[in-house]
Amino acid sequence: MTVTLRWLSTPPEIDRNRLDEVARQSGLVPESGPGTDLAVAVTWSADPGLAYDPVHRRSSDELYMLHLGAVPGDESAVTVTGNRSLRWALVDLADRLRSQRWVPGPHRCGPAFQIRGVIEGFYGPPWTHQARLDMVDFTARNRFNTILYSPKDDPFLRRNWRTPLDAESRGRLQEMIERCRDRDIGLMIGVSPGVSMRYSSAEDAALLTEKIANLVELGATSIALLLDDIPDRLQHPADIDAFPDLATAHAGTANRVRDVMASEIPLVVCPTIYWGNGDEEYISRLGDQLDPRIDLFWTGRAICSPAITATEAAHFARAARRPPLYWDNYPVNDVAMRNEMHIGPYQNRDPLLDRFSHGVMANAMEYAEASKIALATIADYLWDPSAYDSDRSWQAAIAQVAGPADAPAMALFADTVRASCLSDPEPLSLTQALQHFGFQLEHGDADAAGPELAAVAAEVAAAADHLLGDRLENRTLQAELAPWLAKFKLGAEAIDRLATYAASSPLTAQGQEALSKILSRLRDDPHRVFGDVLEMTLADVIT
Ligand code: LTM
Repeated sequence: MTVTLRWLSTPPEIDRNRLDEVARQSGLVPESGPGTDLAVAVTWSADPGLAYDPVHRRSSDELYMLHLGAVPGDESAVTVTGNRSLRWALVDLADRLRSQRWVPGPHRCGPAFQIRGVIEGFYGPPWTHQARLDMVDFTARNRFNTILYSPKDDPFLRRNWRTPLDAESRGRLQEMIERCRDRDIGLMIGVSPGVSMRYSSAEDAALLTEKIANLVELGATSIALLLDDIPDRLQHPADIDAFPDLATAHAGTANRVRDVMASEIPLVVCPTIYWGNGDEEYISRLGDQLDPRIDLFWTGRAICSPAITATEAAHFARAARRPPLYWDNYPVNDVAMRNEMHIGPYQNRDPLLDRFSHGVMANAMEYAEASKIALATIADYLWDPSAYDSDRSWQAAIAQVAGPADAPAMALFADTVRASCLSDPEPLSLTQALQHFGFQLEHGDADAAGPELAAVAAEVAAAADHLLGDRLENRTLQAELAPWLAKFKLGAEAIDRLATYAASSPLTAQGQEALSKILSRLRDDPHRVFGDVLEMTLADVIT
């Protein structure tokens, strides 16, 4: 969609070139050309009433007013209170145009969740520098407001946390910080000293505060002290002598960091017990002793939580003395989840969670481009959880990331790679097709069963060929999905074989052999595609 944008008036507070630039970054193109006409008057307001969110009882620089004209070409007015509210207002206009949800009249707008973030915090090869910069653009385009930089395999942040960053790492971070600043995104940087830190050592304490001071000086807008995935008991003899327990050592370390850091830089701690009921002894003791200005990360009832409820958040808040800041382990697919591809929509998060938590930050996959599909749905939920429609958001996310021309094939593929902590693995459309095949053979029109299933196989094969072909718009996405796409293509072959051989009863020796062969090829490939339904159906037919 092209938008021909006309500024009817612009405020003196915003440089006109900058306004054009933000419009471009937001998906609006302020240049003449064919397309939808949009006429906008922008006003900058100092009214504290506009910057106050009465539902969440907080002031925010993310709120704005839209007065939409009868049609996009008529005069519309945008009233903003700052740079971020301006950016979100322009993204909002672009989205309303794209999704044809143009409702004339006044709209008071702003996000439900205060912190809306993306985490690079997985085990495995960290993102490339370019992927990181692209991710900053993506987060701004989708109204996230924070990125946490904390790949587990960045040596300077975890294994060798005592060593200062080398020139190359500093240079890359610097560039990312500048990109975040330009896109009005906060950059949180995580330090994970817990693998080796002696909490009672003055030397280690000084090294940690120095490391953090350097990151703040570089431009980090907030800091995370990450104490996850370390032993849940004190290890060093000096620490065992100095502290009654791990929580006391952690609270002391975090409070000291809080005290020396500039007060405008927020600090978040990821506790060692970061999932569960929320009232674990470690959490209560940590919450009792931790400076109230420090936020706590929490992943929910499990490391990768199938659901998150407001009741659980309230339970955590009572014990920890502060609402949780969710570190949501979706769409991450590291460690035991390596063979899953998490491009399904965000699901099973309470629509009232914004009232009981400080925010949600989503831990992404090592596949940055593919992560964007799930992340775009997460962004929709975080902006307005009560209106969130996972299916609608998912279709829009697929179109955004894959491009509209490739979206139908990508949607068919995405249906077959649902397996994750959030979703049942079975593909909806193929499961229905296989059930119908079985029904036709047993109780319906047996002659039609084979041709009908062959048509499904042809549809899957066409989607696979399209997605594996060289005309795909998003080639980075294609490269990341390649092993799963190869299995998708193999599946098309398997469905076709089923259609050919399983329709004849009893199964011929040739059919038995063909189906056995394709089943073992499917089983040999560990990538999770088609849930269990395809292999189970093949196994059923063969035995
Ligand atoms: O979840 C947390 C707080 N820490 C780690 C993550 O770094 C990792 O990516 C996820 C998923 O495996 N699990 C963790 O425990």
